[in-house]
Amino acid sequence: MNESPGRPVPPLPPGVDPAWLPAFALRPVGSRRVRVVGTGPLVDTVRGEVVAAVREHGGHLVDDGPVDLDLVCAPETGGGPEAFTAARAAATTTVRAAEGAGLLYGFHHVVRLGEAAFTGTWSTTAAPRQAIRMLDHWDNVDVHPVMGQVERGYAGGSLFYADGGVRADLGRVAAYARLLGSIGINRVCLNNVNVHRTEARLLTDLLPDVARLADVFRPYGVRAHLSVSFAAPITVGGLATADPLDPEVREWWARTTAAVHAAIPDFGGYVVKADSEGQPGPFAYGRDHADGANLLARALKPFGGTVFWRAFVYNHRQDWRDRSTDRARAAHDHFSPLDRRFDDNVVLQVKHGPLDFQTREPLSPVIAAMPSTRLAVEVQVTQEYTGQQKHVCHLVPHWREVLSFRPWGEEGGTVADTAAGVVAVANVGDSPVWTGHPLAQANLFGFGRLAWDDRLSAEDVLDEWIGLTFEDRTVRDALHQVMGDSWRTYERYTAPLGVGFMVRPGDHYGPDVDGYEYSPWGTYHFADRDGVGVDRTRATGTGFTGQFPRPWSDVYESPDTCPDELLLFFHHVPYGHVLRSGSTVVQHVYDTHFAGRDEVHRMALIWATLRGRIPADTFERVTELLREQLRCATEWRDQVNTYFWRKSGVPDARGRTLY
Ligand code: GCV
Repeated sequence: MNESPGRPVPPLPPGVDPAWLPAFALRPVGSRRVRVVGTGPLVDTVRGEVVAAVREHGGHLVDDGPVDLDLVCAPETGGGPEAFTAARAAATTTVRAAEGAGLLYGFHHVVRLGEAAFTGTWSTTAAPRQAIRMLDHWDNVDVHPVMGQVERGYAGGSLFYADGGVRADLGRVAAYARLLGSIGINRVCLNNVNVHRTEARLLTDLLPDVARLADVFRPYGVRAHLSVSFAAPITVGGLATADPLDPEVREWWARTTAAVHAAIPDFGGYVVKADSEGQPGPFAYGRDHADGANLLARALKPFGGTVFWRAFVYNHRQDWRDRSTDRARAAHDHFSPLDRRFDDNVVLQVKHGPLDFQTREPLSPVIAAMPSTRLAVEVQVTQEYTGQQKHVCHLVPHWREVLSFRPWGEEGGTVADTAAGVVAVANVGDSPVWTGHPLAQANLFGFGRLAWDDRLSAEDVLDEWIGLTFEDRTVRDALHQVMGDSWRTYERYTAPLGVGFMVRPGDHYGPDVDGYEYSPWGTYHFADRDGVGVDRTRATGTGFTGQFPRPWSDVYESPDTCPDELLLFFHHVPYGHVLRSGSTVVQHVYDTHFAGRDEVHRMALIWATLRGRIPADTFERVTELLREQLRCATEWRDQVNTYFWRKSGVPDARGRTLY
């Protein structure tokens, strides 16, 4: 018997949206007789959920006695630490798990099922497909003059920091932790991978405040991590060097890490962006990235911590005249020779594509090249290149494609089978709806669900989110129509055929076809009067195709077998090149851009039918944002089409207006 009142559900500050845990979503549980058995912080969290739900909806938390129960959440022996069994038999639904985390996940499984959890006879045994299900926040303590407080953040300021430090009131962070726990996120990195001066101090004098944040996340099964600067021994430690082989540097990291663990006993570890876009790293000392990562891994090892070492290393000061350097090659060139060199508590964190979270990229070949290294696949929930939370762009189908891709062909496993974890750049801030765009909540929810089980269908995940978020069941079809295909719609009206980076330099919003063409960033499309695309073949190009195993190294090598959607990523082709679809490249550009923009128009019309069925503030906000999406899609259509018409001189076969 346990009569603890449970951990109170964190109240939402006035005006803050409940996201996918509104009161009505808890009604099926809260209107029933429920027993929660067991002790421990996460069991207390479950009990608190039940206490709040039954209070709201008229059910009962029944601690003991021979009462007919509708739902029992109880411990069992055996099963993984995050696994659960949920079942219904003899009119009682049960959730059983060996540990509190499993019980919490099983409880939320029942919440997601809603009334279906209390009908019929059924049974599910579930365990996460990925042990590491992590969100990286690119939050700064200080407000950056260009980036704002959250780098590439489109949802307001930081949830964690205000007035030069960790917020005094962490009530909203607790509500956020609850949301994350409900979708199975189990790790969070609290600061930007670009570590600036103030943020470097999170590791030292600001540590007591980081510990307060970790305390808030812990009862929801979420471990805290920090991004650290490789130069910290110098910048905050006062040493003369950060050389990973220097004994004093090693000693400094060991001492500093011990202090972190003393403050945060379950500290998850460090995230490191080194030798990348101006961040310091081991190259300055003639050392490689295994030397760098292992330095930190060894400091964390005694405490069970992990280093998340990012593979996003490339030359961002390239000369655009130099056709031999290919940014897409960089991560594989740097890291694949280091396979077998990393300690076992290093996780190499690899962006899903070889460039940078473009709407369409091939898989990063690093993911198939390092069988002896633990790899985490990094995706971007924050919509840096996918409409910046001004556009509806539902990314779950995209991530599902990434995770289910088979790098060794049909006979081999999927990316998800291979990965040691998945990491996403978070999309929340202090916006009242968390994500700026209300519908972008579905991306955060969907990331958590796919991290738990990549085999869930994108439609089902969207359906779960809709069912939890909107009380009116009749909105379902319309929302599927607005959101379901919106990633492909976005792809249609932006950069064509996988060529990427036709965005405005700096802020990365809206079209600027040549914006990066003569820049040092290594992201070129090479359009001229005859054709467009990057020759990355072995035969005549940069040789990038050779970084893939078979069959992909061959599939990508030939324009005849390369999938249309990646053609310009791998090949420079004439405008008249006939795609596998039968259309020419330039006609495809025209057709997709007209179609994509018109789809946005249709999305807005469908959304308009939801007036009165969606909460008024959400309805108005999304209506306004769809207006901006339509404006921006029109701009994309006209700039991209006009650009290719002017370059190629080929008119649109259907005679539509080009400028
Ligand atoms: C945090 C891209 C973004 C940068 C980001 C970087 C990264 O280049 O534009 O803002 O920096 O990716 O992932 O480290």
